[in-house]
Amino acid sequence: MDTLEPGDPTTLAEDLASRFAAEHGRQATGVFTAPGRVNLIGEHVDYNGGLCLPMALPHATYAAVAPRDDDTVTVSSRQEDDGFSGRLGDLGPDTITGWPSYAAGVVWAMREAGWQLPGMDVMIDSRVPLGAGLSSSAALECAVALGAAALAEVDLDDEVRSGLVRACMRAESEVAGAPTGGLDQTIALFGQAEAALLLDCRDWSTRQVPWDPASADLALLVVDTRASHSLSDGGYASRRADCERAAAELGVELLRDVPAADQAGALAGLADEQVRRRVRHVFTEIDRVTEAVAQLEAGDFEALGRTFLASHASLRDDYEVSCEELDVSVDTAVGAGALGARMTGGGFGGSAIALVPTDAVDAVGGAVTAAYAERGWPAPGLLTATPGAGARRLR
Ligand code: GAF
Repeated sequence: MDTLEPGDPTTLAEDLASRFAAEHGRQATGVFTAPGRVNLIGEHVDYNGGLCLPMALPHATYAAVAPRDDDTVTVSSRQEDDGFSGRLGDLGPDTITGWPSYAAGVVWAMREAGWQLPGMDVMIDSRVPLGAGLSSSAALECAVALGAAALAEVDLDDEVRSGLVRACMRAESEVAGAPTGGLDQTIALFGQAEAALLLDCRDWSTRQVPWDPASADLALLVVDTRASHSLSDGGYASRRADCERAAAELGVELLRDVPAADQAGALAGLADEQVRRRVRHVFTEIDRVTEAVAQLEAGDFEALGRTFLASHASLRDDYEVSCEELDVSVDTAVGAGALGARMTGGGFGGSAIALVPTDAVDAVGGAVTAAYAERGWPAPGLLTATPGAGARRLR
């Protein structure tokens, strides 16, 4: 039922290396990869210092990279007609536009952070569905970051990876104009196969949490609504601004810093009704992540399904980042046998996830596809998500 196969990483890397050699007339130094993700739960809380539980997908982005003799940076992609070429010293928020912001922008941000980088040629291939809310942007940034780090001959320990997370966030925020919160880059650079990553965005500590729904005859179905999804068109930034305003009003740096015992009073004290609902989502969503981890560790997938649904309702009603396609996907999936479902990622389109008995995956996918057809919407993309590996060098 997968509409986009992740492909075999070794084969994809070899193919990209051959194309790089044909295009540039020399061998790539290496091919690097970083995965897309689904966030199981913990949405719109990363920039509030909250908890998230993402999982890396086997669908990944690949970057073939080689240094140049001059100070030029070029990027090209097998998925895009246009590319980018510019001099290292000219890279910056005002000089890179479009998709190359996420690639050349990272080279700029790494240099800003003190990395000594040469001019370079970068060629991209991606199996992460674009614009589907599965973090194709962070996968691109992180694959390029690993390639650039290799050209600087720096080994990748956890501290270096954390620095790369920050550089990728800076590229996304300052060059691409999407002030995102770090969830996507962290799972791309720290994810591991067979596990979800419990990420504490206050101190950026991480813990691997086993994620094996197949052991309970369950699968995670991803429904790509194909509804337009952009994190740089204002909706995302305005939610973030509401949270920052509320934190200032409450006298804390991050909404996570409001102790549980003070949260009811804090909510009651917020003057603006919309801001109050945004903050209620943040408080309750962080609690749901803790609950979800306990449910997972107890193997209680029925309870986890209910937690998914509560998360979706909160994102729909309090945070207002869902859309009709996401709501129909969630409701239809549950009506057709899913234990629970929710939007994943930034919202405003993108994808939903559903926890589905393995033998009902086709029926649930079929029901969602039929619901879309009834409304005259283009068919959704469907894939069953298994945990993939984190970012790494392939050759
Ligand atoms: C997007 C952002 F990139 C993340 O930082 C996060 O805020 C997410 O939306 C919502 O949880 O993926």
